Formats: sequence, structure tokens, C-alpha cells
Amino acid sequence: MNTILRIAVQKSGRLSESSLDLIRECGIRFSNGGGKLMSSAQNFPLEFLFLRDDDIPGYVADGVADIGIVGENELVEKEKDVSLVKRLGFSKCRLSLAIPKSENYEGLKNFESKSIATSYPNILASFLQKEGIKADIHEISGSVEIAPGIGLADAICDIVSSGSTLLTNGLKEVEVIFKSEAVLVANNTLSPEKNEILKQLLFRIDAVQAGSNNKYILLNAPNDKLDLIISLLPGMKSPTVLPLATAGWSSIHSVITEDEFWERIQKLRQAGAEGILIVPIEKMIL
Ligand code: PRT
Ligand code: ZN
Repeated sequence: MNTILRIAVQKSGRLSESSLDLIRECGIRFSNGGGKLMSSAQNFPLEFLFLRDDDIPGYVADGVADIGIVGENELVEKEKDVSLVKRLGFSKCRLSLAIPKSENYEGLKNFESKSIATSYPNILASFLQKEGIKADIHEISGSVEIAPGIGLADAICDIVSSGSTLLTNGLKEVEVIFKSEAVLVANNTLSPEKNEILKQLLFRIDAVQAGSNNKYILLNAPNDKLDLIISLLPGMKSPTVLPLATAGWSSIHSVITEDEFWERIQKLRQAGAEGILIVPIEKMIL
């Protein structure tokens, strides 16, 4: 029988859509409609298991799934024996300590002998231990942000993204204790056949990530400014230079990261570049 790699992805929540989009961008076709628990890819040896995110590290550790996509916060909190294969760059957030807005904050010593409500008792405990702070950890599974308001705890430790949930609950973020993003994890004892499929998948993910971080740039330049303009373009190797129909002008093609482009655009124009086009790259093989 042909080997199939089984991937666990979140059934519905903040990770689901981006996880499935990434796999689609890798050219893998599948259906995930109808609230199904499982699905198979049509053109790649991959099978999906749709789960709650809390269960993903454990299922991958036990080998029920071979790989999975989960928030790094869940991965570290669950302390399961799996390998972190790749950071995926989406669902970024932070795990932070927050206290009532009206309180003064003078540093971590504020938390000494206080009670802190959290759904991340392990990450919080190891942070407090490292910092030498003794506090009471109240583990609660949801709506952590209401704990201080109802007198359940003095402070909270919770996931923050925009910060608006803290704000609407009269809290302020005072310490970031962990930064998280979606990660790809794998079982530690994959067979060589499954490892080979994982390698192919990673090759595609790398190409998708490199493509979305980079842009194709085309511009026109007077020939006497070519050297200067080329020195402003980092490119993969050296840029392509093609003569234009207009004498004394060339077209330059290169690859540039989005950030670099915004940084260099003024210099390129000052150097005489014209007709600058920035085009998205779908996949890029490094
Ligand atoms: O049902 P299931 O158990 O699968 O899902 P879940 O409800 O446990 O998780 P889900 O879908 O909410 O989040 C999945 C993962 O997304 C988390 O483990 C994080 O890695 C990541 N993530 C990114 C977030 C956020 N951003 C986020 N903002 N997880 C939770 N939040 C919460 C936050 O705690 C706050 O209460 O969203 C609320 C809004 O945040 P603000 O700061 O933007 O107001
Ligand atoms: Zn969950």
C-alpha cells in the first residue's frame, strides 16, 4: 500500500483557514466541507484529521497524526514529545501578564503572592520560576479576561493579539512572557517513507513562503545609471538587464523583498529609475 502522511489541523478556529490556505498554496487539492473529521488530498499523499487545537500536540506525539499545525503556545504548554519542524508565520500572538488598569505597575514583583488566572499554567509556572516570583496560579479554561473583574484572581496571563479584549475588560498588558505563531510539528519516529513525503511538503512550503516574502521588480534605467541602480537591487544573483527599443535605455528585472522595496524606492527613483513595476511571485525555489 502507498504511504500516506496524516496531518492534524484545527477543525474550526483561528488557525483553520490559514493552515488550509497554506496547504492549498502548496498545490494540494482536497475537500474539507461538511464538518468532516477526515479528508484525503486528491493529488498528494496527505490525509487530514480535523481536531481541536488543544488535542493536536498529543495526537502527533502518539502517532495518531504524523504531523500537525498548531500554535506554539499550545505546543509548549502541552509539553508533548514532538519536533518543531517549521515556523509558519501566521496566527502570531503573545502570551502576556495583565493587571487591572487602575493599578500601578512597578515590575514583576507586583505579582509576588498574587493570584493569576490562566489557561497556560505550565508556561506561566516556568516563567515565574525563572524570574523567582511566587504566585498562585488559577487554571481556568476560558474567558480568563473576566477573572479580575469578578474577584477570581488579581491578574491574568492570556493570549493577546490586538489588545482590545484586555482593554474592554479594564485590564492592561504589563509583561509579554511568550511570543507565538503557528508551527508545523511532527512525530519523532516517522518512517523513512513518511519522512520523504514530509520533505516534499516542506520543499513546497519553503517555495510558497519565499514567494510571498519576495516581489519581482521590473524597471527602466538610462544606461549611464545602470551600475548605480543595480547596486541598489539586492536580487537573487545579479539582475537581468535587457536593452529597450529606445536607444540608451535598459530594462532591469530582479527579485526584492517587500520591505527592501519600500526602503529603496526613493533611492531608485533618484538614481533615474522609471516605470517601476512590482509583481507578486507565486512560488520561489531557493
Ligand atoms: O476550539 P479549539 O480548541 O480548536 O480552539 P480555541 O478556541 O482553543 O483556539 P482559537 O481558535 O481561539 O486559537 C487558536 C490559536 O490561535 C491559539 O492557540 C493561538 O496560537 C492563536 N491566536 C492568535 C490566538 C489569538 N491570536 C487571539 N487573539 N488565540 C486566541 N486569541 C484570543 C485572545 O485570548 C483574546 O481573548 O482572542 C481574543 C481576542 O484577542 P485581542 O487581543 O485581539 O482582543
Ligand atoms: Zn483550544
